[in-house]
Amino acid sequence: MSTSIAHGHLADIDRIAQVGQDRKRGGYSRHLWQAADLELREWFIQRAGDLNLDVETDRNGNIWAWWGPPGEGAVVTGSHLDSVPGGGAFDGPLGVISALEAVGRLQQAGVHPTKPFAILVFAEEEGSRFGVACLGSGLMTGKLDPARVLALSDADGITFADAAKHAGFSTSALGYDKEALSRIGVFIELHVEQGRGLIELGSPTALASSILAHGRWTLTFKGQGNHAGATLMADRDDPMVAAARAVLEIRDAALSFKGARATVGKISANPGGANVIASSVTMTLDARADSDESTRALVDDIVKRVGAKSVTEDSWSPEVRFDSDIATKLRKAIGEVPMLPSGAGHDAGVLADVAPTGMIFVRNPTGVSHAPEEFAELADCVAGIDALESVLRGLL
Ligand code: HGY
Ligand code: MN
Ligand code: MN
Repeated sequence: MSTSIAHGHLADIDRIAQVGQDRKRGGYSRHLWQAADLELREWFIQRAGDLNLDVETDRNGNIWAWWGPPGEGAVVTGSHLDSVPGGGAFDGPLGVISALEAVGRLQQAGVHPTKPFAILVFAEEEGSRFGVACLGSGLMTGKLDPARVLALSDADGITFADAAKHAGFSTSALGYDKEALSRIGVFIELHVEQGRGLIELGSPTALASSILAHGRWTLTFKGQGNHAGATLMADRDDPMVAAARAVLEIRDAALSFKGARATVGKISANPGGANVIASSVTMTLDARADSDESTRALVDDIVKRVGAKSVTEDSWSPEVRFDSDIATKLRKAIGEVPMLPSGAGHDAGVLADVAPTGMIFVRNPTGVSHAPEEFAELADCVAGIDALESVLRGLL
């Protein structure tokens, strides 16, 4: 069946290619309720409208596009449109675009859903603006406390509450959404693969078997702010030195836990002057491993090793094992494709313990993600849409 293609890409990837380009970092920076996110929301709403889907934004900022009347036990597919800073073009949007393409094909083929169906676009999956991953799905499922979320602030000190107000979004009912959850009979997320698994397996698509346990922490190192020139080396209490040692200790700790990963993605000195010894340094820690216990043990080991003044947990996503019945159903629809563990977190992982959930991965020939080099060949994108279309046919 036809797929809309332009300039050798999926037409929609092409259509949104200018939105949120980050000239400084490269790639894309598309964060909740900032201009690029608002523009992508508009694009999705318009695109869903072209397919005569009825669109509504729920109490947590997630967008639902219904094919027919909303109802309980719906077949739901989708992903997210936001990105990491300087992220790739496919992480998130590929799942949303593939859902739109699959619906377009089913409509062209004269299919009429026998049960409620929706495309779902989650808010702030990356947590890039407010620091907490899977914000929209976490609020919907009650895993995130709305009071805590309202008080979260971005790098400019703007709170979630103020950002929402500025975007004209009411947060009066933010939080657990029983009605929305009751509507999800099954959730399928298609996503670009974020590693080399499918390159090594030589397959354009795969199903997800699991997601690593993962979390985010902020570590703070304190010292004595002072003059870079007037302070002898022997008289310094420089937190930047402690932070530098900590980065190496974090790497060594992760190497000592089989299959674990630990990353310091952001580090900032306060006050941050070239001729100033910092008074404090904060860094983010992203730690992941194949079970909740080993991730917690890894972080305990890191905390012991680095001697930070303070350690705060910002985000926690337990290990996910996807529903094997759904995987069997997906395999029946798309054939014997490999099963892949995911090192990356997803909204599907947040939903996995509240609704039958599955994921379809599409090969990324660079094996790179969360960077401008993230890519998916057109033929593999079409294979992903073929797979999603077959799955939806079987479920609808
Ligand atoms: O960080 C992750 O694993 C996902 O991309 N949000
Ligand atoms: Mn991501
Ligand atoms: Mn993603």
